[in-house]
Amino acid sequence: MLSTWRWYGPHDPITIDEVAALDIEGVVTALHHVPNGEVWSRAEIRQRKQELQGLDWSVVESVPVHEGIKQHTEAAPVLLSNYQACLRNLAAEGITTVCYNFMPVLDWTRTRLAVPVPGGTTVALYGLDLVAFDCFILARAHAAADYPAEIVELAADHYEGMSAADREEVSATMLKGLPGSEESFDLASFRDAIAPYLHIDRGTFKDNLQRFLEAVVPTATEEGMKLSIHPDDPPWPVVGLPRIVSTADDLRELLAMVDAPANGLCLCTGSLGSRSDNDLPAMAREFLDRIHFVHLRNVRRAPHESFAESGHLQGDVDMAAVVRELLQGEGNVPFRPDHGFTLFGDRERRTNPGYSLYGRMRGLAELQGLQAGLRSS
Ligand code: DNO
Ligand code: MN
Repeated sequence: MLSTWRWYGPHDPITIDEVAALDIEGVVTALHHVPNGEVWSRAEIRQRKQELQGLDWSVVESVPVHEGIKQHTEAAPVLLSNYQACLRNLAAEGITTVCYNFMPVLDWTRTRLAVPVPGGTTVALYGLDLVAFDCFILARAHAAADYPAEIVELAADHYEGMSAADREEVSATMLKGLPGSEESFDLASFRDAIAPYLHIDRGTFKDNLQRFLEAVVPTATEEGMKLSIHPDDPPWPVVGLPRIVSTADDLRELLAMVDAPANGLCLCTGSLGSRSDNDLPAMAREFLDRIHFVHLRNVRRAPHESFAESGHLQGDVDMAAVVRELLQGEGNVPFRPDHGFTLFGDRERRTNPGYSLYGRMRGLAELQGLQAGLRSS
């Protein structure tokens, strides 16, 4: 597998010289400054290539999918043709693997960013935090109906026990947008943003995904590109929003929507692994030839749909078993250590949540060691 490292561009607190000193073969980056929905020009793409100072741009993460496409509004045709133009421009500059996600409104979501665990600060999602946020902070109209009554009761107690600072932390973490997500909200604008989904159920949302794939997979195929969808993180509905890329059944359905090699997956072991009914080694085996990009990360699951990110080799996902499956693949699939602990000087440096230097470096080294061991055994 090809070792890669996510770099957020010139504003990343980790410099490209530091990235170059890591034992990696390519960089994962995106034009975060271009507004969502606009075409990435060849000049802008070239500029980023120059900023990489000779390192290979292995994967684009992400070309974001605009809400107008996800909701299939009247702006969708223009937005889809912009997406196609963006793919063509990337291909023209020699960049052919593109990651994206199809999560409504929110990208990856956590309720706490700095939960101390042995080994380093980490990020966590607490189920009861999330239900408390939904029912009592956001006070979404239909929230209580979405959860079992006993969970709402537990969340009410949990909410009572939260300090003002806890409530503020959960609210801010949910709304401000974690690195890589291109939006951030306050409570009022978030209510507005999720309102259209009152009328978009799972089925309609899947139709919208299919329309997107029907528009972009042929372009990707023509240009010799590989698209890889990042699964939902976490892989279940959040604040009543539909999530449709969460399970093996979802992935099977998605691959069949447009059955072409260019329509592929980003296997994110941490996202999918937050659900105990997702068997990650089995998924790696089943979807092997359509996995174009891999995020290796681990989680420890806890009751009430809670989890905390854990050391790359120390969690509920059997990382060795997953990597063993992935090593059976034909191509040299790019992987990156997805998130890492906050270690040593990472806090002072103010690295992006999850995107530390030392913590991620440790993950990278562990994952490379694991691969070397598996290859030689
Ligand atoms: C989660 C991640 C996220 C990712 C964002 C944007 O598993 O890989 O950190 O960066 O969804 O792509
Ligand atoms: Mn991921």
